[in-house]
Order: sequence, then C-alpha cells, then structure tokens
Amino acid sequence: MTEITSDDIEAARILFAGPCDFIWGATSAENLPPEKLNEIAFVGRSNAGKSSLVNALTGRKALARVSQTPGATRQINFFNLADRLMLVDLPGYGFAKRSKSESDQWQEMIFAYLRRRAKLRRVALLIDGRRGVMDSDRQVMELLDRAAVSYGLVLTKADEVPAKAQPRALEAARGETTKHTAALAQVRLTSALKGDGIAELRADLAALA
Ligand SMILES: Nc1nc2c(ncn2[C@@H]2O[C@H](COP(=O)(O)OP(=O)(O)OP(=O)(O)O)[C@@H](O)[C@H]2O)c(=O)[nH]1
Ligand SMILES: [Mg+2]
Repeated sequence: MTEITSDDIEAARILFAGPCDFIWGATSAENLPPEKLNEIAFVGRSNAGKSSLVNALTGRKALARVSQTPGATRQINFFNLADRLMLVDLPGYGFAKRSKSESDQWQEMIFAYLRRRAKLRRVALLIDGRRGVMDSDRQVMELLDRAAVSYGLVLTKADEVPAKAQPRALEAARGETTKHTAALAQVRLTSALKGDGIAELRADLAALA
C-alpha cells in the first residue's frame, strides 16, 4: 500500500469540492444508468452511515438523504462527481424491521448491482464502528470476493467509539480482511460528524478517478 502524501490529500480535496450531482435513482438492478465513469459504491448495513459519508466526502449537507430511522435510502442513488467518478449510495441490508420479502428483495437488488457492474472499481464497505463486522457484512464480503470487486472496510461513527477502544476496533476489522481475497488490508476509521478520516478516504477514492 502506497503512503498518502499531502499532495494526494490536496488533489482529492479539490476533486471532492467540485460539482456533484444526483443523476439517477434505480429501484431495481435492471434500470441502472449507462456505465461511463469509474464507480465507487457505499455499501453496508442499514444505518451504518453510508449517506452521511457521501455527504461528508463531498462537503454537502443534504446531497444524500440521511435518517435516524434505518431504511432511509430506498434506491440505488448515483452521484456524478465532476464527471470523473460516480459515487453510488446504496440502500442498507440487515434491517430487521422490514418484512422478510421486502428485505430479500432489497438484498437481491444490492447483490445484483454488486455482481454485474463492470465499472465498479471499489466498494467502501461501511461498518458501524461501535458494532464491528457482523455476519451480514461477511456475506457481502464473500460476494465481493467471488465477483473480484476490490473493497475497503470503513469503520464509521468514530466519534461514538471511545479513543481507548479504537485500536481494538481497527485490529478486529483488519483481522476480518485477512480472510478475504478482494479486501484491501487498509481499514479506515471515519466520522462523518466530526471529519476524522474523511480526507484520507477521499485520497483513497480519488486515486480511482
Ligand atoms: N455520531 C455519528 N452519527 C452518525 C455518523 N454518520 C451517520 N450517523 C448517524 O447515523 C444515522 C444513519 O445515517 P445514514 O447516513 O442515514 O445511514 P445509512 O447507512 O445511509 O442508512 P440507510 O440508508 O438506512 O441504509 C443518522 O442518524 C446519522 O446522523 C457519524 O459519523 N457519527
Ligand atoms: Mg442511506
């Protein structure tokens, strides 16, 4: 893994400060927009903080819809970043309060998207930093291994993880990556609320533009 330099951080900051427009919301994996730009998808359990992270990365307050109630994002939302990258905010999986058939349907949509998207260059797999990797996340990791889609674990809500517990949370997440062929070794700890780790994650992702 190459070190991130201050030049990388600055170039990424400029890229993510550029225009970012919502261009498409897909309610099934059959009506996705044409593949033009390299794509980065934000994937994770319901309420993990995917939409908040898209907002934090792009410095917008309400580009992507955020809610305290799991199930805020109901479609696959595509955001064109400066005509250089497509940011894709997905609905969450593992939302217990939804009916079984509805959650199966959503999971199928998410999995179909992840399997078949040729321009999908990276998945940011978001894990609530207070909870760590769960079985539903491991299922997604296995799917991404099979599809050979490169992914990095991103621990979210760092502001809610006591400083003393952070090294252990990172170590546990790194332990998960070693069992998976398509997982990057690098794990990021972020806070969409306070900004921790956001500049570094931007630099990771800008490298794919
Ligand atoms: N403290 C804290 N709360 C956060 C952070 N990021 C997100 N949240 C909160 O977590 C809740 C869910 O955030 P969302 O961004 O809607 O999560 P999501 O993963 O997009 O959820 P779904 O679309 O339902 O799958 C909201 O109440 C956010 O304010 C963070 O960095 N710190
Ligand atoms: Mg969301």
